[in-house]
Amino acid sequence: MSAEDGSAPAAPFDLEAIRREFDELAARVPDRATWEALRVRFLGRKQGVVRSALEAISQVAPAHRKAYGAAVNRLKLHVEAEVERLEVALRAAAEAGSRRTLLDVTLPGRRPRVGSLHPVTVAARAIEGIFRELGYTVAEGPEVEDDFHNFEALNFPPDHPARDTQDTFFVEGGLLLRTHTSPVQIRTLLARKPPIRVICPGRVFRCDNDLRHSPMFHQIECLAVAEGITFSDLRGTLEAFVGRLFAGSGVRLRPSFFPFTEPSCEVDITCPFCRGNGCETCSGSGWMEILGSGMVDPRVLANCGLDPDVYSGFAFGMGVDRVAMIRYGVPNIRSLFENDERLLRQIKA
Ligand code: 2U9
Repeated sequence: MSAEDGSAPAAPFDLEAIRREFDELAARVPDRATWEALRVRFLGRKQGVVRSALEAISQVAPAHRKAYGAAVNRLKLHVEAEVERLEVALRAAAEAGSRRTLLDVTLPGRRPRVGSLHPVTVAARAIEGIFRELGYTVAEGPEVEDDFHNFEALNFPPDHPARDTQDTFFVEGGLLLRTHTSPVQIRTLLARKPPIRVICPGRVFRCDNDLRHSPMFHQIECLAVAEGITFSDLRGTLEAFVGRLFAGSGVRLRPSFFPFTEPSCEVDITCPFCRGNGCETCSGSGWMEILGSGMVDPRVLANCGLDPDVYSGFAFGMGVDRVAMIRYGVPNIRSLFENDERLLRQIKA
């Protein structure tokens, strides 16, 4: 049959029927193989139905060619769009499926890594908790201080070695990094009227760096000032505090000297590891040095505008890092500040 032949058809293919058949098959494409078969059947280059319908245009009577060509093109666009849509849908389903197979719900769950408080923080909180129970409040102050609050008010003589640049970090403007938290107590005495019961936790700084000393460490100092406070109050408070912090440990006082207390004493506790029998940690002595203490020097009270004939008080100070080292058996102070997770995980603070 030729196009010029008077018997040429208006449409050699029933395009409506092709479209219906395609739509029916396209509605049921469960997998890639079915999709591929559908694509080849309708869009295949050699014997694809749409291609064949296109090529058959030469058989269409000239008067109907335009309409037939337009109808085949509509069919072709419809089939191509639908085949592409089906492919995208199949790929999405395959990806979702592979995600589903990656999740094995029978495996044991992964434990989330949980952080913990630093041993020095735990020790500081334990100490603060004991003093809160004893009726003390917590006071804080600046880390950059002046000479008056850090030294002069505390009765340090002008030529005291602590005022030397070898011992103290000086900063611009004649200021310094506080070498103890005592300036916080000075500020408290200047700002408030006795009775005063405070503890002052915080970071302090000294030019020291070896296995037992770090240029920055943590202190907690305690101050009680009121009328009629005696050395017995100091001893009783020390025993109550130490007995709670190191379950049942006793205290021993040894005479000492500090510019800001008179009399002054070093405080030892019965070794918490051997209960005072003598072990390697306490070098066989049964005792461990833990803090320094004393009655507030009358000149310090006077420097803060308080009459030493009316008021008296006691004070003591301790290194929190040392407390943490004793409690958790850490031999080297610097290892507390190296942020080595292996050490921090081992310590069940
Ligand atoms: C005021 C009056 C007195 C605080 C005191 C000590 C003794 C002491 C050291 C222990 C280890 C510091 O961390 S350490 O190196 N501290 O021995 N501190 S009495 O006395 C004060 C503080 C403030 C107004």
